[in-house]
Amino acid sequence: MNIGILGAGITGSQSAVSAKKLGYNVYLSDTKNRKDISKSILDVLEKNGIELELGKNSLDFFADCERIILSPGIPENDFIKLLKSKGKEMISDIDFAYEHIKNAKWIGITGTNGKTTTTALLGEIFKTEYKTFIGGNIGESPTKAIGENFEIFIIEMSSYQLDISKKVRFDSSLILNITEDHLNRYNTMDNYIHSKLKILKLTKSTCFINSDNGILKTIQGENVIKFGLKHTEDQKVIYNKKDKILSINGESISVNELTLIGIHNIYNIMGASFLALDEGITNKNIFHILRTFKPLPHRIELVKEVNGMKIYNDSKSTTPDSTYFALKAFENKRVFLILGGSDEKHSDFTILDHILKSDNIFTYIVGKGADYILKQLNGKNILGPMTIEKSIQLVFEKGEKDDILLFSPGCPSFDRFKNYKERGEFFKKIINER
Ligand code: UMA
Repeated sequence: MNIGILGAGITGSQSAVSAKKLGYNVYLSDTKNRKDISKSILDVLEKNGIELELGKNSLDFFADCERIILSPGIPENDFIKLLKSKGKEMISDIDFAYEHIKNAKWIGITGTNGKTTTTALLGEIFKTEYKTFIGGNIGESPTKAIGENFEIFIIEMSSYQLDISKKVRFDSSLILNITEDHLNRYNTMDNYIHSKLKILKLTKSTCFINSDNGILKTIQGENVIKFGLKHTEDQKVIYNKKDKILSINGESISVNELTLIGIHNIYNIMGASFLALDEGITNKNIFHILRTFKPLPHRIELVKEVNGMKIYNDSKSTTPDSTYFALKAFENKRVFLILGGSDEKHSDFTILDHILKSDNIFTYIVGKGADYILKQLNGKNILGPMTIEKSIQLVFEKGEKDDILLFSPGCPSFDRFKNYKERGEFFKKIINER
């Protein structure tokens, strides 16, 4: 049997190796030239005898493949339309894994922000009781787990992966929030919302939805359970904002005991707790992970304390909305915010206008998109354009004990870096050298 694969990244390479082990003849194509593909990936593909087409994607190469696994980063371009018009079936790596893995439960998590943290958190919770695979957008294709007897799959679903998935059925799922993002791929917010909501169709049982989110509050559905800080349809998980206490299945935990900080993380924890309780995970195991979970790097990550000023790396913030929630995590503190990066997402920064006018927030605008951002903000404590290096220097001149330095760009990193991770490492290096 033949199978085609488009893309030689994580998705394509992991799917190719697994398909080969299953006995498929695998044809993998990538527009990148050999020299631009990571050496470790090329080695794996060649060692496993995968047929390769590099430097282009052609119809001829896929002549004998009826089905093609499509990498999520590839948009619906002319070539994909051509393949479809020739009757080729395009599937996601997640669909392929789902078809080849029997007797496991699947849980899907989506949202604009917080889905990686929630996936990692829920994965750790499930690991206390089940053989658990954590994958999807967080970094590993579930195809890697074919033949490995995992009992549960916790999958972070990006809108790109939802777009191309048709077969997978989640036992339960979660939508954390929907805010403006990826408009460069979707053109309109409606298209993006439509992609995110597709998870409802792919869910067999319950989809938990955060109804405090402006877009999600109007969503109805038979299999939907809504939760939020003010009102929750299922009383198993409740948050008492006044006392800052979370109650899970009748047992309480104070926010001071949680390793994840900020109100956005309360939503992430509530969502994860609903999913865990739904599968019968015990309170003891949920609470243990909530008290010990190590926050992921680049997400409001404490880098260092210098003369009492705490410095946080939030390089994962690629939308203004994400920066907004990072700022909310430091309410009542004096915050020096470093904001900016590439402007390719055409994001709306006016949503930050009000909070940045606060007397105790000082903002430094950096990156290629600085002018684009500056045009949308008019607070008196906003400076820029400047480099990241310069902004750090200025903050160190002003910062005092109990202040916060927050690097939360609110933009993609591609103006200067390969990805948000490289940007975060760059920031941490400068800080650690001071
Ligand atoms: N390509 C073609 N033809 C084209 C266009 C592209 O051959 O017409 C090739 C590219 O040269 C590239 C490959 O296709 O080599 C595309 O790969 P990819 O972008 O899908 O990358 P992967 O390495 O497979 O990583 C993907 C996700 N990337 C994207 O969705 C952009 C990873 O999410 C994910 O971790 C991984 O699959 C495993 O599931 C990253 C991401 O940035 C973290 N996601 C976006 C986000 O979080 O905002 C959605």
